[in-house]
Amino acid sequence: MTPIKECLINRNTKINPIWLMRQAGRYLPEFRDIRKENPDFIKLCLNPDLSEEITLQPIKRFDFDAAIIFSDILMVPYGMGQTVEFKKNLGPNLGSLEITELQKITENSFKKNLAPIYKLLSNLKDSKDLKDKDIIGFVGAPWTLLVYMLNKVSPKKGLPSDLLKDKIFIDELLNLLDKFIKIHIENQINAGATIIQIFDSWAGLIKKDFDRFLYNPTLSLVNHVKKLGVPVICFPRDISDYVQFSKIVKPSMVNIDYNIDAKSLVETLDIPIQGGLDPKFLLTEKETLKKETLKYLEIFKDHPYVFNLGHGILPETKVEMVYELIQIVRGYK
Ligand code: 1CP
Repeated sequence: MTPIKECLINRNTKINPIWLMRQAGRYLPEFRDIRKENPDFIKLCLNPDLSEEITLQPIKRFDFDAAIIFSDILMVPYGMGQTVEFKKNLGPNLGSLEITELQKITENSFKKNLAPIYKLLSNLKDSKDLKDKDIIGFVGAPWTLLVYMLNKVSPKKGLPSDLLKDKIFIDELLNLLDKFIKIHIENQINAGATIIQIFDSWAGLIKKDFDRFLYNPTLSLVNHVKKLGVPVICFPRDISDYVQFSKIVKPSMVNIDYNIDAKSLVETLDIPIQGGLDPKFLLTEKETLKKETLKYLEIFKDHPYVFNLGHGILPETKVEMVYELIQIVRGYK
């Protein structure tokens, strides 16, 4: 059994497997070298040879316990026919959205648009570098994808107040997202993903209608993954009530963000937990990093816990600090 499954399924509290959100990416010089030669990010995600190489870069360097495929949550809107571009230093930029156009997309054309991702997974399945490691496939949660598809750019500067005003349109879009995200999950599992993580990076922006935007859509995906026999990790970033979320949605494991009081959570939450450390601590000194990392290891010492961050690793992180972090986690007894 892989270390993460040992923790997740057997609830072994003696090991703390480790991988990092966004581990395959911009903080790695070897990724930046490839990126320089490949200015079109979507094309890079659809190049199975290069995306395999990028997926394996952090594994070769750090021997993490899981690989997460090099891809993006916005590949689902792309597969549904919305244009997606990444402009330098501006982040994602999505094209116009016509519900009548989206309704014409068939399962077959969606699958064809994303076929290189499934090819990447089947290549990884045979990789000797991933023996005894999990291969994490992923999707964005319906809410987070809805936000990008409607807002067209990152919601980090906030959302317009009328974004959700057309109720019929929004519900139809949520329906389509449920359908295509499930297809994407199923195809990833069939191609070799051994765990699925659902990123709801903007869940913290939901202020009302939690059933409609958070609980119901996520529960629907979680049940789908469970039916396919694979563990599912949820990351509803910045929500206020992880206990309520876990009770309703029942993921195999929940990834916490860095604003959560881990100590009080561990007393009330029975399911395996992942993550928590603020990625900014990787930008400080080794002493501070050690102190903050040990806090999480101590809090979760009698709880099934997979070490990870409270959000993605920052591009300005020094590789040396990642080695340090791994040494602290693996050296903890
Ligand atoms: O190891 C890995 O995690 C790499 C694979 C990966 C994953 C899991 C990438 C590559 N993106 C993602 C998930 C993802 N993408 C999320 C959820 C996780 C999170 O909250 O961080 C989100 C919100 C996105 C959307 C996205 N794609 C952003 C964020 C924009 C915003 O709103 O602030 C960005 C910058 C991207 C592009 C992207 N995706 C991945 C990489 C390496 C990059 C950078 C591309 C580049 O400019 O070089």
